[in-house]
Amino acid sequence: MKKMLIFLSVFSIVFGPLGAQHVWDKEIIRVEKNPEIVNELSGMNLDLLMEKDGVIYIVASPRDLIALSAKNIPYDIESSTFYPEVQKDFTVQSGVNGQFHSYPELERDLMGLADTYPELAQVIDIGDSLEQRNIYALKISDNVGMQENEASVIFLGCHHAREWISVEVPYLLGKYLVENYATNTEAKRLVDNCEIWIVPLVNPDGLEFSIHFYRYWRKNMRNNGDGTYGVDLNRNYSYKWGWDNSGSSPDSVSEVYRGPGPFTEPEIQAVRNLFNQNNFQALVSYHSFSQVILYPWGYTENASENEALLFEIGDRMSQLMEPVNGRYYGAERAGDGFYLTNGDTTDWSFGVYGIPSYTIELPPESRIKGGFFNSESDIQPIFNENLPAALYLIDWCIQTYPQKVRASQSQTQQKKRTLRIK
Ligand code: 0X9
Ligand code: CA
Ligand code: CA
Ligand code: ZN
Repeated sequence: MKKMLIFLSVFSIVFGPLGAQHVWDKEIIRVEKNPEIVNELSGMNLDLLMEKDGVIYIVASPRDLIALSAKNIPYDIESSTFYPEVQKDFTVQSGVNGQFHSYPELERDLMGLADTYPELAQVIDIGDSLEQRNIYALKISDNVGMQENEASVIFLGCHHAREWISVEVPYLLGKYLVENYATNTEAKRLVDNCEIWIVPLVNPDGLEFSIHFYRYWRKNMRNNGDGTYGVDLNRNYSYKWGWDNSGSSPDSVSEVYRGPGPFTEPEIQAVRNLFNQNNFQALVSYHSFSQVILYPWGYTENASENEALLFEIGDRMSQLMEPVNGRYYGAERAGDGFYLTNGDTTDWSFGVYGIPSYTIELPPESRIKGGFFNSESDIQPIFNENLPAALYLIDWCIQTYPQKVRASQSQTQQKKRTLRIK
């Protein structure tokens, strides 16, 4: 049945309804970055890839190209120019997705971790995607079957289908913690004192579509009912949802379509429900690419009242990462530039729960260096450099977990879990 559903949704994208855009008609274009152009672009809801050396790169649909021409904004099509350079760094991939996880491969490997380390790791189905795939959380802690009076933290991956590396980093974090528990005292201390929740694949339908049909797919697979598909899951959270039309789009064809309302998408409801059952103290959501650590706010250029702390933690993570492979990330406020977003994960977790929240945009730093295409041989190095930042954040949660909360929580922790345990 699942196969059938997938087939049907793909079928309708490819063959109709009339007027639907073919997602693969899109081009990578470059436009010069100057104040007038930035001003013009800000209202256009474009799928901005990156900016580098005074150039802005955009994934543009035919419609976007017409709109740019109408505004007399000059652009160059770059799709083919960069392709050979991007390819030459690649190792041969084993299968369509090589060593990157597909949904079934991730399911198998998560279950494998829980089977091998049953006292430390549990796989929990926190909800279903639109196409009925499971959204999996890997919970890691001592006495993992109990909700204990401990610190807790959450790591998310793959809100955006094409950002394959963002599945690997949180998955490998979970694997690292359980595999090193017995031999590494620091890993043991963190696992013993914290409930670590990892949701490596928030958007399973989108990832499968990106692997098997269209590599650049970003959104989920929502049939918007008007010939367009997909809601941008990183625009569907409730905090300042739809604040303006430059940080997200009301237009269903847009790559940053925010959906018809906050939390309309089941994948995002699953994340919200998990927050309702845990007192997370910090969040990381992995994305790619740009190689940067972003913190709230994203919906406004203004700093929050916690700017100093948010920067300090982000900057510390960046400093811990750089020595590993020499890659510099840097911590920046997300909205501090022309790239505003609203309805994103970190504005919500920070705005509603007040917890330090980070979007980590994984390498590469630019499209020229690969964009969404990470070499298989770079998966492990990218994880290695992200590991000390993740361990630091877990430790930060443990250190700041207030005794008061510990005491009051122990009375309420008996509450019945409604999560389905696999
Ligand atoms: O636009 C997004 O959702 C994230 N970037 S991505 O290229 N992975 O799509 C960034 C979200 C963080 N917020 C801001 N940059 N404002
Ligand atoms: Ca525990
Ligand atoms: Ca413990
Ligand atoms: Zn992303």
